[in-house]
Amino acid sequence: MKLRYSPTSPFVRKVLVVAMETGLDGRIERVPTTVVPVQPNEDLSHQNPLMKLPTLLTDDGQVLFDSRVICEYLDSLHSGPKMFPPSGTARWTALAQQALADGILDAGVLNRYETAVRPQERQWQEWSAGQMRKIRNGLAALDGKADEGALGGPLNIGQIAVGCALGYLDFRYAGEGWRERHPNLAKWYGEFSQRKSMQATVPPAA
Ligand SMILES: N[C@@H](CCC(=O)N[C@@H](CS)C(=O)NCC(=O)O)C(=O)O
Repeated sequence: MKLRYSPTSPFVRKVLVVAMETGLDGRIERVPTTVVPVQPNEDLSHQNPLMKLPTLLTDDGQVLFDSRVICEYLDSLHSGPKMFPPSGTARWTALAQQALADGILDAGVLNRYETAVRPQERQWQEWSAGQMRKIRNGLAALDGKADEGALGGPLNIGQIAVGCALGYLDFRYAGEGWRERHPNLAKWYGEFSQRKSMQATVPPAA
């Protein structure tokens, strides 16, 4: 399999963490790829018309995206403990946690494009503030889940997505100080981030 990838993408990180946790990492060739929303990547567009990362090329010629589809595909390839619980409350809880974490990431990535890619004179403060509100609301919700113990139990895609979202905030929003406001989440992440898969996928310093 070939993974169109960037070491700084938190969505790619989700895929890599799932691959490592399920023993599939050695079967994935990483193809470094650059994406910027205002510069079309023609090469990638032949595989993924959205020109986004991650994009996976399977051994049988399929092209899969986005990160949720790729993670679930990888989970279908191994016989160990599943990252996507097969059914029932455990499944919907994990998927909902993934959706919340991915939503925080979407807001974080979009706001980053607004503040770091868009020319300063065209930046829209209110829009940026709206994305930051989603991030902060999302973190508050996750802090409650951590407090209830809902981020515990066997490793699953919800926990992995939350871990990657928090890692992204540390990477791109280091000044946000989320730990002070969300001590339950900070405690949970303090342990989760020690996993070998998380340590091996820390984004490189900017
Ligand atoms: N929902 C997608 C989001 C992927 C995404 O936004 N990736 C960013 C990189 S972190 C990207 O490719 N951005 C390029 C663009 O938006 O044109 C997923 O889960 O894979």
